[in-house]
Amino acid sequence: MVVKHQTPSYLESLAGQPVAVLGLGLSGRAAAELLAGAGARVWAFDEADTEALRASVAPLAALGVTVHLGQSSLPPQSYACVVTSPGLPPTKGLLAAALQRGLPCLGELELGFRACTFPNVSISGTNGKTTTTELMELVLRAVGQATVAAGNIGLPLCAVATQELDRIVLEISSFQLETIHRFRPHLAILLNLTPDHFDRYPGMREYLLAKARLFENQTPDDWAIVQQEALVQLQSLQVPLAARLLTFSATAPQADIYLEGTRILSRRPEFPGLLLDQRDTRLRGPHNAENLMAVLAASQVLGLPMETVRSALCGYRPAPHRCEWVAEIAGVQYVNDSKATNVDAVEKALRTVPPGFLGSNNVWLIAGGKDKGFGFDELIPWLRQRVKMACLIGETQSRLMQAWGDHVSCAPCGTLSEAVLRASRQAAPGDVVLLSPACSSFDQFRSYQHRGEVFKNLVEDLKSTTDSGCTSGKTQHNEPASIDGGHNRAKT
Ligand code: UMA
Repeated sequence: MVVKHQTPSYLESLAGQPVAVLGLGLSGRAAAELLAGAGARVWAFDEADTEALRASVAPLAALGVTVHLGQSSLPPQSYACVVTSPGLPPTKGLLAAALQRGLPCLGELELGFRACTFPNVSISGTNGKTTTTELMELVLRAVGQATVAAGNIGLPLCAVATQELDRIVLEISSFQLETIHRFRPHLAILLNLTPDHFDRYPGMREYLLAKARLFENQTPDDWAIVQQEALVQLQSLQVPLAARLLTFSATAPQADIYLEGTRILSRRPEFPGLLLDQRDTRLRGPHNAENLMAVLAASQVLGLPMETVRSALCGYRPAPHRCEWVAEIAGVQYVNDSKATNVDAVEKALRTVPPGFLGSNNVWLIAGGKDKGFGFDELIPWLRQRVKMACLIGETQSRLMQAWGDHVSCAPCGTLSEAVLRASRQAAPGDVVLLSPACSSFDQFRSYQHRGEVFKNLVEDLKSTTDSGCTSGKTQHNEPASIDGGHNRAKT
């Protein structure tokens, strides 16, 4: 039976009240629409003022929302509440101004939560959130539940909060958690905690504490499904967990759900033994084993029929830009991992891509982009083990040269197209050209998706040039496949 949480009348209480919405990207627009629909008097603000933004906020005027663009201070008016977008830092600009005035501020996630009548499965962690959110949505749909994946995955909760759903699957970022008050997941999954977003947080402690808020409002009626290593990190900060706990890990032997080779096993008395063999899925690497473990644990806790769950997981195809195999040209594999915007994600990609002949270094790593403030040294052991050359691009090019130059060959390439060209000219059969930037994309691209698409187009161009007779000995593959597909081909 689906347990529904109490319907709060918070939205109705805002009817006729003045409300401010800060930031008019996806979250702010969805919040403004929800609030206007509930009869609130909405003023919406954004610090930017561009043609594109004007076009995207135009429909809000028809709903009676008053929009102010290019505005970094709040007019001295009083508001019943201020709803903020995750991208706005609390330390400067619009949100800082609202906080300084003591206005009641809440995030778009919190507003959406207060409008929902259905429970949520919420997934956070540094890496793997999107894959796990997609897997959970797939599984719930397979067992017949009305559900949707929302949150940081790209669909704001406010946009779907009033739909008739059995349950919602939410990808949750640390930014979103900063502005919660009552937000409470019935089932919270924490995947892993590694350095990220140091352009927003002074250090790892502050980042971890923001992530830990996922569990803040849970009660013993709820579940916390936590990676064993992440649990130790939370414990070191004395983060209390009120919910029932279940742990998983691909490497820590004491976890409730653990890995033996490719077999995902449980030592929980309620569901002991083999849960799934990872080889039966299209997901590779220990990080993906953990994504599967989290969903298997959640499915057990929710009492879902496990045969249906397993078959849904085995049918899953990895989404684009996450270690996505793009092509094989002249025996060289091209892999798009544009989603890797931090060091840990790159390490996972380097663990996942096919190894070279007899373990030789075979990766041409394309890295660099917008500086998020963290260091890159942690990758050095992996660069030494796997990388032939790092082709560096973007704002962080010189920082990466400085960090890695003494440990691996580095080529300053500036742009993605130059990097692809450089790698493709020098790569040998059996090598892998891997775009896994360790940085966000906003210095040269609109988003990581945009960066990934540009990479794929560059590879396509390369393939056409090769197909037209410039290079011999190549293999052509039209069907997109998983990394493993590429691996098998490389070996044969
Ligand atoms: N803005 C300001 N002042 C600022 C910063 C931004 O006015 O100081 C304005 C911008 O001009 C822009 C708007 O705010 O018009 C953008 O708001 P936003 O940055 O909150 O972005 P949204 O479009 O609302 O998208 C957000 C998430 N973005 C961020 O957290 C940065 C999206 O996650 C999420 O998919 C979406 O809500 C729906 O929930 C993206 C992301 O990069 C994918 N997330 C980070 C990550 O995954 O690492 C956390």
